[in-house]
Amino acid sequence: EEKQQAKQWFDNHAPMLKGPSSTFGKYKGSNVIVIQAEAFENFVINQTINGQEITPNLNALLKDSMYMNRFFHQTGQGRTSDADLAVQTSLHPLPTGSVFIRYPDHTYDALPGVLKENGYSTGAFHAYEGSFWNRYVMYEKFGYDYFMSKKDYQMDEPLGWSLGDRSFFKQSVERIAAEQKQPFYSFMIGLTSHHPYTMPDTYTALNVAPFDKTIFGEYLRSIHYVDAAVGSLIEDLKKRGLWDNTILMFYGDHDNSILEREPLAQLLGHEISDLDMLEMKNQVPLIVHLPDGAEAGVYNQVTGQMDIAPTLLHWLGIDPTSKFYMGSNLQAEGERLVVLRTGAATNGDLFFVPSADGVFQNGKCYDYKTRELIDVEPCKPLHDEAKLRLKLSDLVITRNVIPQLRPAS
Ligand code: GP9
Repeated sequence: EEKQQAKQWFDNHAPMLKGPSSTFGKYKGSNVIVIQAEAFENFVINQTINGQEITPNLNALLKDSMYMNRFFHQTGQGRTSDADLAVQTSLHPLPTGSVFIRYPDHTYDALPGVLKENGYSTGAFHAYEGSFWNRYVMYEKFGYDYFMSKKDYQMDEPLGWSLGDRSFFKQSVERIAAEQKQPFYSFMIGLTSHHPYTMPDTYTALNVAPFDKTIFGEYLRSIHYVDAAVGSLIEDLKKRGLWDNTILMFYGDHDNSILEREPLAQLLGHEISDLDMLEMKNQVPLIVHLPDGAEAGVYNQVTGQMDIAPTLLHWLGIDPTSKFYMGSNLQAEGERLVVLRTGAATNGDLFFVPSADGVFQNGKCYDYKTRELIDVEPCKPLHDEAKLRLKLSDLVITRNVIPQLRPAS
């Protein structure tokens, strides 16, 4: 019965996987590079410190890119692997543990596999141990042709946990150019901006006074370094003639685990309310550069990591409506709902935040236009739909439902 409920839900949801018909297939055959940046929160974009931009390269990229500035990460305990799951499969991570470790043998409509079926060569890139988060196993299941992990990189820029992102991008693009036939789908996971963010002075010159030698200051410096690395990557793609036929996506995987409000208040110049803090910890940037720089602008609709897969397929002219995706096209018409793993949910007008005890009446409901806390009752539909989606997503993953529901071809 639950499986039928799931089938019904996906059938009803299918129209939300579509974007404007004018853009269906507009970028058919384009290469795709998706960059997942470690702990990259949204507040750093277009932000300055001591008169210096924290992310000058990304800010410049925004001029001919789509910038989703109310974009939420949808991760749980599986952190980086959860962001990867949400993006590649458009399903929710589980309430406990990582799907990568718990259910790597189950079936998913994963982006690399779908693109491979449609003539793409596919590669995953991450300069860390290939076994971490069980990536070796999961990436084979997802349909990557190959996975370039730590052992495949020259450690010529040792930094933080492993190789610095600048060299990581450089070596990854070298491999793509040498081996990946076009069109390609390349998924790159950066690592330099990983906790505890310590950055040697030789790698970045951002003046972060008065936050020097604090974790917040080091975080800003590591973000500044990652921004420069992305700038070099873009230059490299341009030099190699790949920029004009590649869709580039950049997003943050999850929050930075820094929970103090004071440094943020000091940097941003205003008090940090509970709702502000909720946003800081749950919003990451999504920047999309389309090959012709079209659709550029700042998008205020609420969106999330699970929206990436259906959107990409739509642009590439691959019908996403038969896929078991819970996200929505970034530009879908119709009412959107972004559901977080905590059970929090927003449709752009209201923002529901559950209480620790899970009792609806003890949760918080914000009017997301006025940012005022209001009576909880208007948030009941958001709470109910969030609960349903999380239950169905868990069912699809843990009971391997996709092959059972897919009509035989
Ligand atoms: C290491 C990296 C760790 O491969 O994915 O990131 P985390 O999950 O700890 O954020």
